[in-house]
Amino acid sequence: MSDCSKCSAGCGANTLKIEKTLIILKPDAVKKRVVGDIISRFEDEVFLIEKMKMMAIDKELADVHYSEHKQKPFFDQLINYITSGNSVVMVASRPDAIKKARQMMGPTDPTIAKKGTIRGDFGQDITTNVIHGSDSPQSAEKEIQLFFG
Ligand code: FUP
Repeated sequence: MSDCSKCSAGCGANTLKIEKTLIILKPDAVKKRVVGDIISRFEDEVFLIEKMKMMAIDKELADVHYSEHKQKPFFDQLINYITSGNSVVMVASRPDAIKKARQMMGPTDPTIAKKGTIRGDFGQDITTNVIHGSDSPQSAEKEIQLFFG
């Protein structure tokens, strides 16, 4: 008997283990008025929005969140962009949440992302790319702690 037969949610992940991921709808998502559309996409894929807040990410928080990119040539541009307006930050959960969210987001660079993915539909360029989603269970735990304590 597959795990799916024990659950009526219909996400197809075939595991009952719920995973959490941190999602950031970045300032361009807010400015383009696509926050509602993106949240609906997650709910349609059986994500539960567990926590959500709108906030202006400040430089100090952005520096910590993107610390792995500190030495990269795009770092300053990335920090300027993520601090340029309000973002919507949320914890969303479902089985296999991290992998599923990143599939829905599409690749980092919206210019190569397929239509139907969030970045493919709403992103502009590799910096202005609408959305962040945790890339591993370890990052998810760290990022949820950073943004929600
Ligand atoms: P992702 O996990 O898809 O968000 O991508 P990365 O962790 O590799 O990059 C984090 C952020 O850095 C991206 F969302 C956008 C930015 N970035 C650039 O601005 N230029 C690049 O060449 C690569 C990433």
